[in-house]
Amino acid sequence: MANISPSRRIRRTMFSEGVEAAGVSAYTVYNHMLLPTVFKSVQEDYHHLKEAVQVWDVACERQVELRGPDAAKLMQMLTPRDLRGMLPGRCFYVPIVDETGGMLNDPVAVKLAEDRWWISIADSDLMLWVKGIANGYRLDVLIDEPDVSPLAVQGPKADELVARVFGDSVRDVRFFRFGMFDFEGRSMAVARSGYSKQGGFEIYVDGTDKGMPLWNALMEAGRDLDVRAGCPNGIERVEGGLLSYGNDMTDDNTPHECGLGRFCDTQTAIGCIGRDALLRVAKEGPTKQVRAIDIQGAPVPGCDRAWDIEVGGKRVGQVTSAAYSPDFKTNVAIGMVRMTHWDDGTQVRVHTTDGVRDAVVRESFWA
Ligand code: THG
Repeated sequence: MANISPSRRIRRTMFSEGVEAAGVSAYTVYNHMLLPTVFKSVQEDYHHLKEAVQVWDVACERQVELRGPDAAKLMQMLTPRDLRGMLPGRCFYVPIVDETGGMLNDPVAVKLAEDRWWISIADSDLMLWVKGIANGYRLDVLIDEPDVSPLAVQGPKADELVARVFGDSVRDVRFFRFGMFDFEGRSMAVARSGYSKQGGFEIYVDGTDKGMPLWNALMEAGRDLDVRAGCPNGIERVEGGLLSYGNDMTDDNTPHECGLGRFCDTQTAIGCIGRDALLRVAKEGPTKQVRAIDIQGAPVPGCDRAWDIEVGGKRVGQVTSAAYSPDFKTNVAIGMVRMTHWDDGTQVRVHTTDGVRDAVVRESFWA
């Protein structure tokens, strides 16, 4: 593939200097911002992530901040997940839907206070929708994208590393909660979360000036832990069944099709803009849904377009992410499969860019 020409539209991050010094070898663009995808190789990065600890520049997980008396009301308008029981200090994975129940984003909502929220967005221009809703409904809330950039620390040694920099009490932060911790006199939200199944934290770095100092402090403190710069890993996240907005789902899909029904409380999410549409589809249930797909044979090529899933000449779905897994010794994939073929063990054929492969639909993911 040819290179992408850098320009101001493809925003650098407050950690780009560190990423470059660490020898990044490939990027993607996410929320109009650089997101590293490879350092040594996807496979080497994968093994290291599962064995040690990595520091990830995930600044591209931009924050849409809601601030003001109507912040909580607006947040509930955006999602079918019931937010009434959500206390400050909690993070919720929330489907965001439009008036048809179509997925607009699948962010992590961070509740800082009743009147202050961050929506840590996946790759779509969600702020435009949020501003449109707030203005259309004349809500008393300010919306912007603050200078806050997540830095993830992921891997089995993440607890040890983050404790060395923020103190031992960070170990007590529970999954999808955050606490405020000091770094060089700056208070930062540190959450136990991240886009891997290896465990770890995300530090929401508020203000550009502390970005590289924190990056360097983590690299320094983790020398004997073999800390390295890393990034969301295309193999590990498919093994773990972590969905990627724009790849595994789009605004054509409902949360139920995406397997995100467990994050919907459509009956009680009063005020959610997509509620009526979702109540209608939830009654019947989806006719296609996200599944794990085990693609047989040699390592598949990169999945940069949807691959048809076919049985007896009929299209029954599509694969949207795929990678060879060294640990599972097969090609792991994520796809959307029609009801007639979504049962565990169903044999299908996948039309990869390289040719047709036998594959098996799986009910659950590998990790
Ligand atoms: N962290 C933060 N912001 C993000 C992401 C993140 N924004 C973009 C993108 N990732 C949003 N998508 C996801 C997808 C999955 C998860 C988080 C964000 C995730 N899911 C867990 C799972 O499915 O096992 C846990 C969900 C739960 O139980 O609540 O972590 O990674 N800040």
